[in-house]
Amino acid sequence: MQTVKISRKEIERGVMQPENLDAAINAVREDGVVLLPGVINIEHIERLGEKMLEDIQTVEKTQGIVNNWQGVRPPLFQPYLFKDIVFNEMAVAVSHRLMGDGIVIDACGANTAFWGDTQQSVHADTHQLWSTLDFVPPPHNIVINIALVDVNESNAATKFWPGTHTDTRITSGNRRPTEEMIAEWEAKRPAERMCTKKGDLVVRDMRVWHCGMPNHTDIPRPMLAIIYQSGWWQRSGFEAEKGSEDFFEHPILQNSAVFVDAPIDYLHQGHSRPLRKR
Ligand SMILES: O=C(O)CCC(=O)C(=O)O
Ligand SMILES: [Fe+2]
Repeated sequence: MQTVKISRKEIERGVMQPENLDAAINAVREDGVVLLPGVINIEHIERLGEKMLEDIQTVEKTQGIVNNWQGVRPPLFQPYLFKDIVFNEMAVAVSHRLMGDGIVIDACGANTAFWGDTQQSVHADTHQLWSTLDFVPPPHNIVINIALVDVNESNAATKFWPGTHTDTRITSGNRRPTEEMIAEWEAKRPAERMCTKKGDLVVRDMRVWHCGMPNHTDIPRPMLAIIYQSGWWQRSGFEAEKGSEDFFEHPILQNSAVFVDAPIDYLHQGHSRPLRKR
């Protein structure tokens, strides 16, 4: 995974040096993925991580696990809302450069790898929009993945195939590549794993093929999946608690949050789509 190191000064100012921004953009264009290490305050990750591990236990006890990959929703209310997580300025800058003006934060969910030895089927989270172009169009959906625990191959580091965001065979009707397609990519660009430390952030073009992996430890692995997308793309929306409206205001990103009465009913599995009709 290409890594772009950001200095303490850039993190404090919330502004990337032009050469680092270029390097991150080039990595996403080439591989569909870039790792920005240590750009989030670890105390924030630990506070949210502790809460989410508690919540995951509650959901597991009261509702059971329905799907090993779909996360237990994060608590979108204070004191768990952190700007350097939801609107990390490095992730915003990269997404803005790649997708242009009018981008929207359209999901603020999570993937939890609970435990066990199943592997998720290989898929892309979104399809190609223009499969007949002879160049690779920019992404229309980007996911910001932030794991709340250190992640390695034993606790479900996501597997991904770099470069597959350029493959035009993924259509809206079928986001799962065949075994032959996977073998073809494996021969030219073998899969890698998203191994990260607390405080790291991964920007991923959602056309990249990937899959959830087994978690061989007995500690679940919560990983935030925050989606930034083009303003013209269809919106799903996400629930946040009334009172947090100001937090979700951002000069570059619009939001599709649906603010619901406190206390928010969020202890559910599933991505962050609204539970009720708007
Ligand atoms: O949990 C993971 O590592 C990946 C899950 C995933 O890709 C998904 O549910 O779409
Ligand atoms: Fe996925």
